[in-house]
Amino acid sequence: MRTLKFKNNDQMPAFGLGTWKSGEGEVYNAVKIAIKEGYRHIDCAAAYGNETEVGKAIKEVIEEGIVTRDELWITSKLWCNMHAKEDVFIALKQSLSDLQLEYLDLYLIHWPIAQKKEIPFVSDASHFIPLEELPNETTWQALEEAVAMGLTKHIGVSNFGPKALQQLLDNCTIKPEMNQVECHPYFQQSELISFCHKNNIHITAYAPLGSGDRADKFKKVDEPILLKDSVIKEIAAAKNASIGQVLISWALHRETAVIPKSVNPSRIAENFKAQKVVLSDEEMKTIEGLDKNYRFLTGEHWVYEGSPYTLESIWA
Ligand code: NDP
Ligand code: 1BO
Repeated sequence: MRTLKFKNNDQMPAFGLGTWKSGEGEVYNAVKIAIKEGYRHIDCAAAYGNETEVGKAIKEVIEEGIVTRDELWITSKLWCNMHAKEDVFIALKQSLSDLQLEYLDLYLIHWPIAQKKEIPFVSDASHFIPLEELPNETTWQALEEAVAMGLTKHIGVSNFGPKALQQLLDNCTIKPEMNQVECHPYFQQSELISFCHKNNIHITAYAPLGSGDRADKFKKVDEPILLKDSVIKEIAAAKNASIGQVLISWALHRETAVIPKSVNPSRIAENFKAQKVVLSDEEMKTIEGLDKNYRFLTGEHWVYEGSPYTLESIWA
């Protein structure tokens, strides 16, 4: 199993299970099946609303002796309405309690966006807090304290562009060790990856299969379908693999972590086997040519007239 090495020599399994949109009654089975299949990395978030079920599954596989806690890598994320310093500890302790864990392996700031505490899901410009009032650096100080308190081993960010990262790097004691961002052949993020790697920040690729089960509000009607790409299909056919497996293998070959979501037992197994799919330099080069700079998660759901956040400021 490929791993990403952290400064203290901890190793994160580069392949993991995504859990966004994994519904009630689905995610418990998905996590149990995945861990039995050999998955050792589960990507979670408070905002996914399913950490209690994930926690139940983790507790049971540990009790059944299938895995020990220290063999697992569990990531969770701080939602945008809990960016105030004192709220970070409340949110992190809630995730730990829901996941039935003593500590997380990695805790991420989910978005570089702050919202009012009483409004977990915004629907109006007035629901935001401008970063001038509650900067990411303030939130980060609480994450640093969480490391000192033993609540999480590593800390990082998600959906941060180079400008937001640089500002954090210039104003932190513990440097961020991870940036979790959208990444797949249609949105390869080569510049951001190179910026992150230069600064010893690992990348986790989200939406590696094109995130086809997003709600309509997150979708465009004419968006391309990554899982039907004819070039990837040809590469997959040549090595008796599925398109999904080639997409996952591609992310692993680029030294990024990758967290495909599935609640379907056969696709959970299929995705795990992607780790065995080897791509040649030529195939990697061919896939490099597919970049369309196309985001599936455009961030438009964050944009409201008069809001302190714009698409440009979010991805900067
Ligand atoms: P993915 O790209 O992982 O796609 C998930 C979709 O692909 C589901 O419909 C799933 O269906 C289907 N699928 C899974 N495996 C296969 C396969 N082998 N062949 C065909 N279809 C397949 O999208 P996500 O958006 O879920 O991204 C992955 C994870 O990344 C998330 O679950 C979450 O953990 C994280 N994420 C983080 C974000 C952030 O802001 N930090 C944003 C978005 C995602 P089925 O379940 O039925 O198999
Ligand atoms: C708004 C989408 C968040 C998924 O991680």
